[in-house]
Amino acid sequence: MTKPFPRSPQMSGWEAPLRFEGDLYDLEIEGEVPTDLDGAFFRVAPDPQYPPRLGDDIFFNGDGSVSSFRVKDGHIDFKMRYVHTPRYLREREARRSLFGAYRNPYTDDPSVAGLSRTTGNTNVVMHDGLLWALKEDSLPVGMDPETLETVGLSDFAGQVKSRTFTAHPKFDPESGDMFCFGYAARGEATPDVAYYVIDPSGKVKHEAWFTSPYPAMIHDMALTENYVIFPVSPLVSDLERIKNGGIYWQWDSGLDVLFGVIPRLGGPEDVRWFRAPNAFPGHTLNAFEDRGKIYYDVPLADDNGFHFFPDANGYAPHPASLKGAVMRVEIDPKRSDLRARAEVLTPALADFPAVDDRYLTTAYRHAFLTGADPSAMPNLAALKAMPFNGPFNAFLHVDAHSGDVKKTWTPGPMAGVQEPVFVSRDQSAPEGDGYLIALVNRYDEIRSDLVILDTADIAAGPVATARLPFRMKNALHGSWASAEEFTRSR
Ligand code: V55
Ligand code: FE
Repeated sequence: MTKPFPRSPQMSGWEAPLRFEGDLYDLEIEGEVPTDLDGAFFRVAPDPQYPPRLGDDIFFNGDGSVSSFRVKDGHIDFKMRYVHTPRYLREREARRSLFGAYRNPYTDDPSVAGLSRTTGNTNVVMHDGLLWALKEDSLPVGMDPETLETVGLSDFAGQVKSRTFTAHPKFDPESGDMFCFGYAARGEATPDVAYYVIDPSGKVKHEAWFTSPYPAMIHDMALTENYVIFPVSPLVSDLERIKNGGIYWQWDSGLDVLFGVIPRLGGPEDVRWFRAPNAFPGHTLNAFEDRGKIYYDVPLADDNGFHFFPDANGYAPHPASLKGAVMRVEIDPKRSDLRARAEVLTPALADFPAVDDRYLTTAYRHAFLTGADPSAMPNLAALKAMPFNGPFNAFLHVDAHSGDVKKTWTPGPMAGVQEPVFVSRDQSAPEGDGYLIALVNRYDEIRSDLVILDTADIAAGPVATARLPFRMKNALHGSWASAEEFTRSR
């Protein structure tokens, strides 16, 4: 027997737990699924298996629930499975929550001391033949990309000594090398960062350990031809606070945002920390170099985007009130004052970007993001809950040269959108020519659509819409893998 979940804003309405695993063969489709698409769209959403041990919980602490949309010959087959983490399995056996607050092992049932706390709820990416479920507080969990069966937690055969691993690794389009890191690498609230380069067969080619100026969230990263960038958010951890049962992250409006820069094969002595005024960084669009300077495209908001991680006074702004823009951050690696300059690229607060992965690390032209269309904003108050990406209700196609929003598509007046993935039409297609695949939340129908847009003109609306008969909670992130990539045996 499972007791009811709390009816709190982060656990009800659109974000109420779904808790099921299952398959839906041959989705109902309006329009035509392009027959040149052969692969799978993977995504992961937090979805707590049991009611929270401490009465309520935040969205970020839910168990990872992975879905795959297998697209082939104009058909789409759907699958949804939990990441069967050690934590998921132990709680399933106990039929209740044993783990407590987000990243706070001091609030756990003593019976699970020392067990991995990962939920694998933040991103799913293919590497070395496996689908990896990622959560930045832990090591990755491998899954079979065809069956979504969990293979298990991995430290890459003992090569990765970091206790943590980012949810946003970057892949060099030429070598397939995975550039990745863990922060809090020696344990919760430590300032240690462990940086790795892992080749396509899972071998660690490079490793460097260094410390961040303060123990803060490093959620994403960026890769250029010669450098790796680590954006440090002004969200700070403190071991004493955690031991006292306090919240893991605290927003500090007095801190700069930092950009750690290291050459791809650099050591700890090569790391330099560039600064820009206080801001809340979103997700990496892309980064590249031009005439010795590094350009890093990333959304920056004027205040804390995580209302569940307030400042020392308990204050956090309502997410819909945030202002900001997609910025182009200029870092001159030779600059001695270590200042980074940020200029507006696109004057819209947008996030969850997708770019053409073949152009990662180089100058590029096409970016696709989720943004806000005020003319069709759903009445969020009427939903009686705060969907995680509440203010985002449109897809934007941005020209990354001029910053102009070339095209937008808004699915309607009572809709929300989730992170899109970009799929090129074929390997020889020009940059940005292909498809955008994403989930749309139909708040009025309490149901989701999977949409496929042609990037030649996203404003024309979907070329195909798979009508799901149920609601898909908001995901954090996902990725596309071609059939060739995920049916290859390891
Ligand atoms: C993020 C999400 C997380 C997390 C840390 O979106 C940062 C940022 C879903 O979990 O643990
Ligand atoms: Fe993220």
